[in-house]
Amino acid sequence: MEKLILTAAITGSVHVPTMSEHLPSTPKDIADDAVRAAEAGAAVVHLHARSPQDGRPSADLNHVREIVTSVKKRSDVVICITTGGGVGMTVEQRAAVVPEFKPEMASFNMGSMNFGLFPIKERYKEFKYEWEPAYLDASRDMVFKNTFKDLEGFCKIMRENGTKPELECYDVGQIYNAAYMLRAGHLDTPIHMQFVMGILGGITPTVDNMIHMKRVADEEFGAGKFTWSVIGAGYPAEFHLGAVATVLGGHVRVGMEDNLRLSRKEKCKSNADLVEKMARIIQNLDRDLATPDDARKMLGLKGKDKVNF
Ligand code: KMH
Ligand code: ZN
Repeated sequence: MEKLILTAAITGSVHVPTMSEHLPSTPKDIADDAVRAAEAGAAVVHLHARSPQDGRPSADLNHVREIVTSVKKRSDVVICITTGGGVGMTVEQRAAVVPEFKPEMASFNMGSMNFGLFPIKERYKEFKYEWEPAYLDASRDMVFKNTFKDLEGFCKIMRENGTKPELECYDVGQIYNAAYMLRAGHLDTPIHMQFVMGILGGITPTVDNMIHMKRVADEEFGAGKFTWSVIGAGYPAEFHLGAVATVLGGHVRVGMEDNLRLSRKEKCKSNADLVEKMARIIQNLDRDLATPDDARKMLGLKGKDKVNF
């Protein structure tokens, strides 16, 4: 089997600061944690920004710039910037990072859907910041908008800026959306997919479901003709699905964007904790970890010197 690309998703926009005192929230903390995750074995870091004042998910390009320039200066890791953003951000705000930074990779969400974070609110009586309960509640009436027109727009800017899209598929139907976009000439081969499993509004994170998603992708794109990775949102899905994907020849994403727990008894203290644990599982299953440069070759990325930051 080829080497395994381990991605670390550092902070995201799903979790709120109340959930973990270790969730990196300032641009400096996000960048520091990304560098440590790379040192622990991640070949790719998936990055969102948060406001340094209160940890709220941020679409401010200055916050993103602070993070990506700091990571690039200190690490060779592949930087994948989100275009998924967070609750309340417009498609235009989410897409702006691509022409601005021309990253090697960016996430590309493959369909409109419900994206329910509101059950998290019920788990807490008090919140660290005032914005958190309202933010979680807003997801009750939010459509995560990625219409076909939006998908065409994302394809266009990624192509124009030499950014490799990572196709985030939260359910089987979104794999068919990706296949349509490829047939219609909007995407280039080879494609790289991320099966995102465990979001309320998407598919549940079971092994059966992951194998079904892989089977559908094989049928649509041809077995061995695309690369794929898995996110199991939550614990233990992150590690269980990661282990099965390792055996099946896939790639794996872990990180505090998707899961805050290191074991049944213990929360993680950093992204590096999660990366180290997953790296051990991968190596025990006899897959070698890809370096950032291996990942660049395997994914056909343009190179770190061709970004705009
Ligand atoms: N937060 C994950 C469930 C994105 O940033 O574009 C999905 C994600 C999407 O990472
Ligand atoms: Zn993300």
